[in-house]
Amino acid sequence: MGDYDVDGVVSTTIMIDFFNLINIEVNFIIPNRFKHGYGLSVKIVDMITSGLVITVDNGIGACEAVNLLNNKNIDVIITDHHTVSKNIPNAYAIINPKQEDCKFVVKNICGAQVAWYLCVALKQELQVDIDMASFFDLLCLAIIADIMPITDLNYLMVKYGLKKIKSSQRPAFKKLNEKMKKNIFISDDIAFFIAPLINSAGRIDDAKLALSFLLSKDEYEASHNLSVLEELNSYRKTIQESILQKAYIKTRKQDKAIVVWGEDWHEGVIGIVAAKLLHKYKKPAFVFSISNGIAKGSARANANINLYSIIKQTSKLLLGFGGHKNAAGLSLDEKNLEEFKVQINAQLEKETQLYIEPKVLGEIDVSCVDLEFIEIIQRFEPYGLDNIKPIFFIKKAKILKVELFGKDKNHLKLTLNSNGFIYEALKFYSTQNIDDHYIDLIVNVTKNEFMGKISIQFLIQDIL
Ligand SMILES: [Mn+2]
Repeated sequence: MGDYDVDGVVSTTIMIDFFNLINIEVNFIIPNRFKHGYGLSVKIVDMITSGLVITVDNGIGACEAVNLLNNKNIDVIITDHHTVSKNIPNAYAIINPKQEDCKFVVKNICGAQVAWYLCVALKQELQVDIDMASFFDLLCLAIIADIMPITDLNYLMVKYGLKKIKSSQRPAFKKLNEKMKKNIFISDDIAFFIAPLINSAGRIDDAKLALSFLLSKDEYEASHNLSVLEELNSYRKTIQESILQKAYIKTRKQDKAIVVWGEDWHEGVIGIVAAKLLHKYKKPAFVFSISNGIAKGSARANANINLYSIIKQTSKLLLGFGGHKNAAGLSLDEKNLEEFKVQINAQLEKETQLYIEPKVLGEIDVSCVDLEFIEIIQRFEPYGLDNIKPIFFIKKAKILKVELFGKDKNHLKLTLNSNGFIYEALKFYSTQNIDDHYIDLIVNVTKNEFMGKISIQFLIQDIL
């Protein structure tokens, strides 16, 4: 029993694949966000009549559902990586590295990794010959999509996984290779291309579609499944943009946290909208969709505050909540929204730092950037949380030209002059108005490969 995001779908894929390999019959359930809501809920329990239930990437808070399954004489094994609260389900077994008495040294692993380790243990116990490294292509998607720190174990798994994607025998990855034409995969390719594609199924329709893609038996099937995902993803972008615009209007800039809501805002995209608001306004963001008097919300933060505990403080107002330090989900009665907003802001009142600015390495001399410099930066891939790709200041660059480019004219291109050196800097998905003569930027540098031609690219992370 999985979840509808990349981590949950990958976890489910790994379990199905593994159990098929050892010839044990397995059925799966991935909840539909709109029909069942999140996790092992009472509605999901109604669908289960016999067997053994194994949860992946969820279940650590499912006390009621586990009791109901126990009443039906169905054992439950919970594998999860979400924060463990005081009450834990009365399950046959619980595997979660965040349990206090769990001796596993790496605490920040994703649900798919927990599931994979269970399979590793089963492999050992059953003494079967299965190449567990063959799952690294899948694992690497989940680790990046679930924003795990790219250090220690995760760093190695992602590093190996990115290579594995390139040589993967899974029809789904073969199709992605064909589509993306990359010589080497980097974590950004997962974060900005593959993960959104896989996520779009659960956000817009049903995560089963993403599971079908990953489990595709041949390239014909993979090709069909991929085109379904592409369509869903493009629809996702459209509704996301429209809700984002509505959320901007409702944002009160003086507040410590952004708390916004709207009637029937598409539930599948409120998490991304919260993330966009967080980065734009540099403070924690809560976005709710109201339907039939119930507000379902998604929260994102990037600060030394713990969302999970902040939300917990308001638990009297809530119908339910769960999540992590920097990402959480919650629900409440519509009539409690105003009070929730007041309480969240009151809690953050004394907080001086609501956002951790990324660490800039220093000012860069743009005329000195060459392919060798970029190769040095590439050597420390994969980048991600806690192993951030180096970013640099460009100060007082003279603006020669401002243009919008792309099919929808939604990317920004600046032609700049720094001490006589003329170059371009790009900002994707930005139509920001710029009418200054000089500009300060934060950029990273990458190599652009287009039709076999390699050039250096300055990508704008922030306009100061
Ligand atoms: Mn997860």
